[in-house]
Amino acid sequence: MSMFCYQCEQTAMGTGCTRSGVCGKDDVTARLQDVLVHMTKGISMYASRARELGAVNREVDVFTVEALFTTVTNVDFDPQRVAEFIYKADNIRSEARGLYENACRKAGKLPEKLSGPAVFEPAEDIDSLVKQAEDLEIPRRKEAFGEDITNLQETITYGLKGAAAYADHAQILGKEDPAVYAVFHEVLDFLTKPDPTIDELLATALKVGELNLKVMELLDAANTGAYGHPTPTQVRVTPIKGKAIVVSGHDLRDLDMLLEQTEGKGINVYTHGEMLPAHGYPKLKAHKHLVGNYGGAWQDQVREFDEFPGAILMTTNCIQRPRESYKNRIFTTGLVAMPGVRHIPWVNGKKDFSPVIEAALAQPGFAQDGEEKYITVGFGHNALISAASTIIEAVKSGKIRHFFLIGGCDGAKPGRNYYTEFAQLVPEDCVILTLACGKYRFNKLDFGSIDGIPRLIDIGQCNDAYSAVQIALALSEAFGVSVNELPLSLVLSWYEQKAVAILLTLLALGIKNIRLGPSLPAFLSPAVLQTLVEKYEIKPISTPKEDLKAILG
Ligand code: SF4
Ligand code: SF3
Repeated sequence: MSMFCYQCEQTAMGTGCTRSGVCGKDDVTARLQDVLVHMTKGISMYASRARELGAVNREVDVFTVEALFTTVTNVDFDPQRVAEFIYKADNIRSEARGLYENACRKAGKLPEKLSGPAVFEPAEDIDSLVKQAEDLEIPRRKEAFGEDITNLQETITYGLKGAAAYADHAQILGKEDPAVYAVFHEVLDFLTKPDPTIDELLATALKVGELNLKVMELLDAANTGAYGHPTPTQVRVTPIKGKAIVVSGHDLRDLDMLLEQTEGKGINVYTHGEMLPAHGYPKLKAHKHLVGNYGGAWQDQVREFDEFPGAILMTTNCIQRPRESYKNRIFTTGLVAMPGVRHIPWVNGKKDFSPVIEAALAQPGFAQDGEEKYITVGFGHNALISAASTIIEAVKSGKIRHFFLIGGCDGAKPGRNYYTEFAQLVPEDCVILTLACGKYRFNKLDFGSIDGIPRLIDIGQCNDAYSAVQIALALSEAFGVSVNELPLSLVLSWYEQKAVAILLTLLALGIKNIRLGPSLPAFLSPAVLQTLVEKYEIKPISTPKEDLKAILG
């Protein structure tokens, strides 16, 4: 047997990656990730029971979230590092078990005798771990438990992975909620139950959506608490002469630490990919050497990093296997890992970015300024809700007919041109809201404005879907109608598991009529898709023209 992974949109043939991943994940790493996810379930079997008896352990909670985040697409390509996580998971599981057994003793109860992931013994070397992973493979589970059950269990797992990524960012900035960790454990424990019903699985998928909303709220509080509320900000998208570091991913704290450590060093710092919205945060943009944004979406990085004359720091997904030409000047940090790429670890609550700085100083930097060009970012919920009266007036007077949230991830598939074409075809009396990295396909085009309100409004990173929800709720209150009755349509592109978490959140909020593309998830069985279509009227994208006609009439 070979690996099987179908957790992201670019999965091979739209069914599953076998042999190796389209993302570049190798067979060994894929199987080790299966073992790691299995181990997290074992940890949560104990942790969820301990919690029912009032016993919690933060180390267990944080590790569970980190382990899930590690297995998100384009985060960890290093089998050695995943194996280290597996052995750490073994220790953490012992801790969780001790916590549970102690709590039982205190409560005068006999501990339950748990099986499956609670007692799974990880083998001592990578080859044997890979062998062990065979029993956990999705095709095998489908044979044993049926397609629908396995697919729904995986949908839930992917939603949890996405929520874990956001929970980890929030935790790094000091925002945590024991009730959030409790749901992670409860859901992971649920995934070990034999014979779940389809209804139970669907209800749990929505529970993950609710969990993710809470997590995104925490992260919003973490980001705005640490760096202030984003305000509309012009961002230069062309280079400035001089030494350079480009920072990619979603982790604002990493960017903040790097900005502090590069202060006065004569290095310009650029954002890349999902780091672009960082320019809107008052405390981050206060650093004058945060000079602009470099490059396009993540899938263009190999060519663009190759051409970048400085050092590169990857704080989260999406990293691609680097070319040899820039392997010595690209660095990973946090949970990102790539064999042969230098990693900047946490040491005593700090990260030392000196190797990144040295690599940047050793590179030529940009020889000259590029032609000046700017885009605007920074329309978080605070900024938009303060402008609500102007926006509401423009809607009431008929100047704004409709809002389109074109949100989600980007990817390499040609079908993703849909989103650019859609944005270009949106009539002039309509406003486009953007979120996440899918916007890179069209965010440098000039969309103009309506009575001073820009026609393209960037709300932020994928986790700023929280801001989008807040804005939609504020509009629904102002107009006295439900969100589904607002002149607002969601046209979403998905790629990895954070998008799955957000989609589940939108469904849990009862949002209907979402258009989803570029293709539907391979892990949704026809029967489940049918339910989603009937209950939530989810629609696959067709052509921009047809979809716009169907929405606007
Ligand atoms: Fe394939 Fe996506 Fe899994 Fe990578 S993450 S192996 S591309 S399905
Ligand atoms: Fe993009 Fe990877 Fe999803 Fe935060 S950076 S959205 S794909």
